[in-house]
Amino acid sequence: MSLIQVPRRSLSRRQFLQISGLSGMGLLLSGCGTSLLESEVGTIFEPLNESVQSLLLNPQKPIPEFPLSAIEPKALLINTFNLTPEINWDEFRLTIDGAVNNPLSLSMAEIQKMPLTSMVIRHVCVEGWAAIVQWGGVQLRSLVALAQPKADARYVYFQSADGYSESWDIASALHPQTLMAYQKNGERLPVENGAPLRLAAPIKLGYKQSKWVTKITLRNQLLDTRGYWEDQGYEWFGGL
Ligand SMILES: Nc1nc2c(c(=O)[nH]1)N[C@H]1C(S)=C(S)[C@@H](COP(=O)(O)O)O[C@H]1N2
Ligand SMILES: [Mo]
Repeated sequence: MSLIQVPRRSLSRRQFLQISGLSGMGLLLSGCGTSLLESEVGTIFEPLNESVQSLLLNPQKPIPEFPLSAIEPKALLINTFNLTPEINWDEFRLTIDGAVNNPLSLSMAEIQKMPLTSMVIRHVCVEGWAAIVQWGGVQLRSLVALAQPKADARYVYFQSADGYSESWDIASALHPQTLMAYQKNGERLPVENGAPLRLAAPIKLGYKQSKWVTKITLRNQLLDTRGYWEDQGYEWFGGL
């Protein structure tokens, strides 16, 4: 437990604008901060409210978090429906492709060089249990920004090494507390919980939070396949 002193850090607005290639627009927005211009910009952005660019520029409101003292170290039950894949951290690569201008393949070393975000949130499984957990990892929005999403990207698909799959709406994927986590309760993410990389977010039910994610694909529409449980009748949005 003593290892959990992870500072909460995330990309500054400026860093985001730099990596997402939107710095020109950032200068425009921050350089002329009169209320008149802001309201004009607001109007221009209004019809595109769900667009990737708008979501990257205007992070959604964070969900309140719990103090470290609220963590329930034994409450997170392992819920795995297939064989647990053993992935070598040094050989692992995360692919980001689809509706992006800059497809990526990143090693864990590269991912861990990006700013670390830590959060203490409640994980809720539809099977009737919940657990307060600390997750540490990289914001999915910073990975998506690096891949330079195309303007028409609206959904994000996650492929896992155990054959599990998921799809999310772009707004939820770009929420500031949607992480690709590689730490749990202050320790390196255990293999049963999805190492090296899993989804973690306070805005979606447990089954949306894919473990052992190897590939993230942006799409402009949903496919017939929406996810492991969704294809068996579970609700797709899975919001909390
Ligand atoms: N790849 C993969 N991800 C998965 C699952 C799975 O079986 N495979 N189970 C889901 C369900 S239903 C839940 S509640 C959480 C459980 O996470 P945990 O095993 O780390 O507690 O993982 C989700 N992500
Ligand atoms: Mo679950």
